[in-house]
Amino acid sequence: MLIYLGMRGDIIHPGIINIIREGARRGDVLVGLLTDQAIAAHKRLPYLTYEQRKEVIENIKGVSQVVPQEEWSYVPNLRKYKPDAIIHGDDWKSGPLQKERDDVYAAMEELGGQVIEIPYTSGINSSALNEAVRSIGTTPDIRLKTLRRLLDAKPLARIMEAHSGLSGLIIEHLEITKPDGLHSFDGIWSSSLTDSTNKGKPDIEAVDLTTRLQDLTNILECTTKPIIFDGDTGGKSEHFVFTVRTLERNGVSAVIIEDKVGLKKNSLFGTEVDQELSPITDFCQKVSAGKRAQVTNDFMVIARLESLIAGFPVEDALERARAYTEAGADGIMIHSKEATGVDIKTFCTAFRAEYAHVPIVLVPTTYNQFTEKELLSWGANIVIYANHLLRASYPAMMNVAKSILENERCLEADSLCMPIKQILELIPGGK
Ligand code: SPV
Ligand code: MG
Repeated sequence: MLIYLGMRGDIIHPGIINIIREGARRGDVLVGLLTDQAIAAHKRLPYLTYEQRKEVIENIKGVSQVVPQEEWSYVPNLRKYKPDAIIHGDDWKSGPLQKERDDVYAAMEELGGQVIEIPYTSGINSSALNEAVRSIGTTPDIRLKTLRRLLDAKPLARIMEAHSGLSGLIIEHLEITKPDGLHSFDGIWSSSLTDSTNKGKPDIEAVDLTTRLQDLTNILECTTKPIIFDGDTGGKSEHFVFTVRTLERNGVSAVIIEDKVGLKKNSLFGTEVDQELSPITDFCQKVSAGKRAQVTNDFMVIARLESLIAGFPVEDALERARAYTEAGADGIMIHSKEATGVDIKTFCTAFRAEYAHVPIVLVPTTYNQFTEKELLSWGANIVIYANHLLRASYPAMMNVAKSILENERCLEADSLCMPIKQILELIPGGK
């Protein structure tokens, strides 16, 4: 008798061992191990890679074979392997897995098999276990690899700007439940605009790498998610190679450099300011130098196209995108301040037709009416919300400061602030 058991296999606890034992008593246990792709569509990427999880599960007593389960739903594998039974903990009778359960019952009836439900092992708090896995933290090596893992596992990675440990914590921990599963941010954008603004400086590469890394260290210390670093123009090639090494050593997954020369100004000024583009060959040389400098295979150098920002047509951006890709760029970021999104959509469609797999990064600050699903349908793989947490904090601080000035006391400001008790308890370990 063949018994199917679908699982994630990231945390092994006595409840799982019990189900395997119950399965093995009845027959051969075929484990359908959920792939990163299957999990990432609904939950956070597991701590261990598929291969690591497979190695663990294969070595558990009672497991006969491990096969990939490539969908969140058990049904495609039930159809494929036609087991005599599927075994599952009875905790899926209520909660988010109810629909999966209904589908499994229907499929097994059709296949003439059985559904075996094993009483949930009490005393095991899986959310506490999940929390514990998070508190393990990460290493630079693991964090660095996570962006490529995410790009393999998810059609669109959702990246949010952080400029401090505190904003990093929001990105690390915020989760909301929607009908299609848990939603959270996949990674962190280290923005030159918000890093500079937060220091009271303009976004003109005046904040040097060493200073930006000091702030990034605060984010690294309290988060585990992958980081994409805004490398501005990358400076001179001879300097950029050191930037790549430094970022890589710190566990940053990718650097994005833009093809501008001269005094860099923020792209969202568009043609209000001088935005001079780099000669194509010079920028290709910088991208290649960066790629040669990296030590791991995992670090990514992403080329950012400023053609549309500087007032050039989509065709110019495409010509550059081709050249930068051939020079070794691991992805392309196309930027625009045009609110219609037409230029971006045109670029994405044309580039995707030529390069099926080169990741496209979008920063929809001005064309913000488009949802992630729409950006994905244009061909985007990474969406960056580049400045929102800093922009949100400034008006909040301003209102409180004004209230205190107006009232000459802080009573009225209190309702605009988080309660003292909450801030004391926000970061565990303070007591
Ligand atoms: C940044 O966040 O610093 C960026 C994106 O480079 S933008 O500000 O839109 O140019
Ligand atoms: Mg920037």
